[in-house]
Amino acid sequence: MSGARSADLKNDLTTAARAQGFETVGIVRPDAISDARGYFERFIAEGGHGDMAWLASTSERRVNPRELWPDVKSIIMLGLNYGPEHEHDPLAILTQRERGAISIYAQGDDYHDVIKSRLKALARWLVANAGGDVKVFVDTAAVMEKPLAAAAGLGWQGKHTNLVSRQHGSWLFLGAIFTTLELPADTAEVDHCGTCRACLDICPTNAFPAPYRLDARRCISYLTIEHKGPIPRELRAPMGNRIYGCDDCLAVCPWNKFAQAGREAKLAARATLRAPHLGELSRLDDAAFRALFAKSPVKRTGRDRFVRNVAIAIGNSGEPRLAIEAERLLRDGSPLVRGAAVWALGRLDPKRLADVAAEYRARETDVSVSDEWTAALDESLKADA
Ligand code: B12
Ligand code: SF4
Ligand code: SF4
Repeated sequence: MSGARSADLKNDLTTAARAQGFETVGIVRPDAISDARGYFERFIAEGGHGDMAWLASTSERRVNPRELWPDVKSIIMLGLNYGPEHEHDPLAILTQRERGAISIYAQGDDYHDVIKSRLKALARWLVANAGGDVKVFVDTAAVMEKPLAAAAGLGWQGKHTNLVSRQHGSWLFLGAIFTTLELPADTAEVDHCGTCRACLDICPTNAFPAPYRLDARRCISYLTIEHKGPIPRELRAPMGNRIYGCDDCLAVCPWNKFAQAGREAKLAARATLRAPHLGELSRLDDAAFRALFAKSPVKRTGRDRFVRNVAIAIGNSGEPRLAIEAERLLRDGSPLVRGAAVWALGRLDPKRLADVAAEYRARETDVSVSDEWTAALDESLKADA
């Protein structure tokens, strides 16, 4: 393709991307993220991925996009802004202890579905106008979207490891179109974090061993969404009322002051998910969970993991009226929920926990829940001493 033709195509591509709702677009060569290999391998070697075995098992494809698709010549990286409205402070919910905090990205429809259909439409446009073969990806494939987006000039990976843009701050979803076309590559963005460390300092669970490095095992986003077992005891209190994801490190980034509110109506917060009541969420059965979270990313956890998170938030609420909900969850069919309920009731009303222990503890068949009983009763004895 001649220089003039490819420059025209790039302009038209940007216009077509904007028409699909993407605020920012850049092009990168598949071999542009060679630095990511060492960092990624260290992350896996240190176990930072926790139980996300799918990250480790696909590492070669992640660090080298040609392993994923040998024919790829250029990668078009796209960013879609999902910034909250300016009057809506994403951290304000954290003080409403009877309510659950669902992170901003998960309060509307599932972005995977919304973005995938936009990527497909844009890819069809590209094939119709320039030919070539294409594949589209958002989040779930073995693609390192952040380093690719940084190399394509969309922004830089901030100290919280997410992509930050000078124009859109930290609230950008990323997506990729792989193409067999040779398109002119953009230049990488440089790091504008400077001496700032606001995201590192606000993290409630100290999940950053160093700037630019995350230990996912300590991250509330990982714990509430990806982690399948009981939440480690020492991380339960710092979770507060965060029941699905966490926005703290994104929300404090000073570059958000340039961000506009997201324009995509499907991603806008549903009224029911802005500040749901913990008591109501704790009463969701499978069918009610699926109905409430239809088309929402929250459905990913399934009901039991979600109610486990709700039980932890109840334990952190300091609200005696919620003790009755924790007590009801002691009878739940899921050991994951029962274990979290033991902890929650122990925090809210240790005396009541001791009173009902004879009834529930004796008939408990799950080892991890029995361990929760031992730990919670030990703690309440220590508190009495
Ligand atoms: C696994 C994953 C997670 C995991 C791990 C997160 C992580 N930071 O790795 C968990 C479940 C914790 C998670 C949480 C979140 N996620 Co997530 N996640 C992913 C996923 C699927 C893969 C990311 C990955 O490859 N991680 C592996 C690590 C090693 O890669 P990395 O973060 O790029 O690490 C780099 C740095 O550590 C750097 N580095 C390391 N050491 C050093 C040292 C120096 C000196 C330097 C300069 C750099 C450096 O190099 C590494 C390689 O580039 C991507 C989608 C995708 N396919 O890319 C979404 C993705 C990253 N997630 C996303 C989002 C929105 C989130 C949350 C904000 C959701 C929420 N509100 O709860 C949080 C943010 C938490 C955080 N602080 O990162 C978006 C981020 C968009 C953006 N603007 O960046 C993505 C891109 C999905 C999407 N398509 O939009 N996520
Ligand atoms: S998402 Fe929350 S817990 Fe995870 S690193 Fe950011 S501030 Fe820490
Ligand atoms: S909060 Fe500060 S250090 Fe963190 S990503 Fe934003 S600018 Fe960088």
